[in-house]
Amino acid sequence: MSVNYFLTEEQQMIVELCRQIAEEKIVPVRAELDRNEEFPWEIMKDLAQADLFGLYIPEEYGGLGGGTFENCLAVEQLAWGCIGVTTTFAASALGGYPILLFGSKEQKERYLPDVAAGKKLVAFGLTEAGAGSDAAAIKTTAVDAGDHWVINGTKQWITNGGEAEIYTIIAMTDKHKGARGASAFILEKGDEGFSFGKKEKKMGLRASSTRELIFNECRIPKDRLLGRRGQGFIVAMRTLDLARPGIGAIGVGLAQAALDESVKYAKERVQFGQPIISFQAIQHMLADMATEIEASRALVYAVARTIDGGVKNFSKLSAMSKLFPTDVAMKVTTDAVQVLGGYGYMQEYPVEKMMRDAKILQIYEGTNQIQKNVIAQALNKEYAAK
Ligand code: COS
Repeated sequence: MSVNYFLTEEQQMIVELCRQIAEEKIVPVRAELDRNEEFPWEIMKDLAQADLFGLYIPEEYGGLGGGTFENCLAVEQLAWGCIGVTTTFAASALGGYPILLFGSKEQKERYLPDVAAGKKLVAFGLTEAGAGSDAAAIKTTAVDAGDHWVINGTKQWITNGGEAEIYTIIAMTDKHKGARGASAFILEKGDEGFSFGKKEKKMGLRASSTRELIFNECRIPKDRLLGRRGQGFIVAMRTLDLARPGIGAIGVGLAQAALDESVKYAKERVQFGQPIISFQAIQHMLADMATEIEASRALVYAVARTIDGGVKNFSKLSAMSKLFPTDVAMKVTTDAVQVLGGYGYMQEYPVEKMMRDAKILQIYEGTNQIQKNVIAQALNKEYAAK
């Protein structure tokens, strides 16, 4: 029996729909997508047809008006199928959040309906070669040239790079001001001076596309500034705060898939004359996996609901909801390979891919070490205030 999270009828429908897509559309092709490093356009079309790209977008802009919780429910189920595919979907929300959070009415009206309809994918561009964890160290510049902006620089490891039509990026408008000198912009594929680097080759997450964004004297209209000049670092941080529970949910879905494979195998595999699930060494591994997954799910759901409840400062909770489930996903997928033994290491079984894929969860959208920094910094502030 599972924990009862008292989902509404609508939320239950999201879970069932995404599970069905995972089982019918994702699982049958995931090994091939991984092998060929193929972008999952067909599945993106299925998700668009199911209106899932509009899950987090308000109804007035063509979305379903859901919150962080609905988004987490969806990506958890999709991730049960493949986190490469799910990252493609989730990165579009990551790229869309800055517009949702900081866009003017005109910008929202211009971009969000196409995003909600799944006609256009979005990508978020913060990271650079010299600015990963140290996000304020970005070197890309945006110069006010009177009636337009001129952008120069290179963004690195951008999910959906080259595939997306819309890009929300962070660039320095006032370098000497540090983090307060960054601003956010909306870029469109086809903007003059905007091109893409080659597709990166990755350990896992190979269905997801990762490229550089290259800005060479890139000219964009004045109205592409997102939020106020100097607000870019806050745009990035608030975007990440909102997106991180979704990464935790992806961890939950992936870990659940690895547990399901482990139990199934342990019941079938006979050694020493009995199914290996009868051995305590295996039982205890499975018990730990199941318990840690349930704890992760409970944390993600509770944080997502807290965010949707309207709290203001949720950086700490958001970091926790990314940190714990993604560490669990790494451990559970590694243990799944162990339960399956030699077969687990072979490509005929899905757990080797799951283990390769899991590693990125501890790295992207802020390494898990950065999540601990965010949590510790919040604790420091909270206790100082008491
Ligand atoms: N929400 C709102 N404001 C925030 C914020 C948040 N979550 N986090 C920081 N800020 C504000 C701070 O209050 C500070 O404002 P003031 O200048 O007015 O004091 C400003 O932003 C700078 O904050 P801070 O000094 O803490 O910035 P740091 O350079 O030390 O960096 C970390 C903070 C490490 C948390 C940040 O760089 C980070 O999140 N790095 C990881 C980036 C990441 O996740 N990359 C993944 C790739 S993008 S998918």
